[in-house]
Amino acid sequence: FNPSDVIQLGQHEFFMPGLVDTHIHASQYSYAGTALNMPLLQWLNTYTFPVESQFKDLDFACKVYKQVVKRTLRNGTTTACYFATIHTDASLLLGQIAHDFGQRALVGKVCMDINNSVKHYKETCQESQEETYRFIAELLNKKYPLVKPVITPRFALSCTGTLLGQLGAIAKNNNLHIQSHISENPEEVRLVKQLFPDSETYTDVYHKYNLLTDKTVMAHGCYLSDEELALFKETGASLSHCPNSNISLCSGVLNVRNVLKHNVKLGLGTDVAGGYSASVLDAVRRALDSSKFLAIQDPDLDPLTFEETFRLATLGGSQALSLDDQTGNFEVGKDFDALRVNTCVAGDDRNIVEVFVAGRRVVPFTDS
Ligand code: XAN
Repeated sequence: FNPSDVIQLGQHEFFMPGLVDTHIHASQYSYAGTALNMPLLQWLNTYTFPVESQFKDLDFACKVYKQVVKRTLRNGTTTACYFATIHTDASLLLGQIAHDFGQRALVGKVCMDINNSVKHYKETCQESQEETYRFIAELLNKKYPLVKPVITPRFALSCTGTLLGQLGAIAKNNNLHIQSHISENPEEVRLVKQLFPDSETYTDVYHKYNLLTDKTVMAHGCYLSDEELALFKETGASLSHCPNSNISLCSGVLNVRNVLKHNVKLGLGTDVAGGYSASVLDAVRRALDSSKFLAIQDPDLDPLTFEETFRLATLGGSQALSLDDQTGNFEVGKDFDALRVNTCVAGDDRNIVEVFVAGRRVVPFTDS
């Protein structure tokens, strides 16, 4: 090195691996921190679907997507796994914005051919399949080095079996990532059993349609049985633990110890806007709180340690997204995704002085 190129860390400063958000709805950022007064299914019908339907408007989408990418980067999210909406062009725009700001991202155009409450916010099965093909082709064609498409059936209640099967086939034939939701809320689990009577469990529904692979991440999983967790392990599918959302929507509490005991890959998700914070540091805190809450109820349960939770927020997340060959820690050969932290101030994003993704400084933002 030329000595003038060497920058010394200041006192009270250190580098840590970048944070990985394994589950965030970019399209819900506009109402984060509001509208948490009802359980999941009513919340989707009342707030979420009406807002998401507005992303047909590309100006609105551009404004919200720029805000969420900038906010998450400032909070140290070097890798984000995003849900967009059903709109292909707006979803492509999210990919472009993540690329422009230098964030590593998986971007999913949401697929849903059932919506009995907000009827204009859904696709036909054929539209969903065709638009998914278009989304993948156009995003891959951009050749963004850090942004990839992810197949995104919203969840079993929003998709017919036919659509789930088509999406499983597209993912398999193109070796793509997959994301969805599973076993978040008791009412949801009950309705899935009703809608898919041929499947023994919620996990079996996704498995039947080839949606559980070693590139799959499923959000929540609060009510998965040991047998279902064993199927996650067998297929290599992972879970995204979203403690803020689990509490905010009164959905449930994930027993992380049990997930880890089953050797299922696990990362943390902010799940904006079911979760009210776009910060993975907040997810770390809520994960610790949730685990201590379970330990209060069952003294035989060991609460998570800080070290374990830090790992979930970094390496665990990269493993959950099958990106651990590129990011997650400072192992030689991986990209330099890092936060320069100064411990002198705050206890929030103000501690994050600089953010690097793949060796490029992306925070503070430059004007260009
Ligand atoms: N299931 C969901 N859960 C959640 O927390 N947010 C969502 O947008 C959603 N859709 C289905």
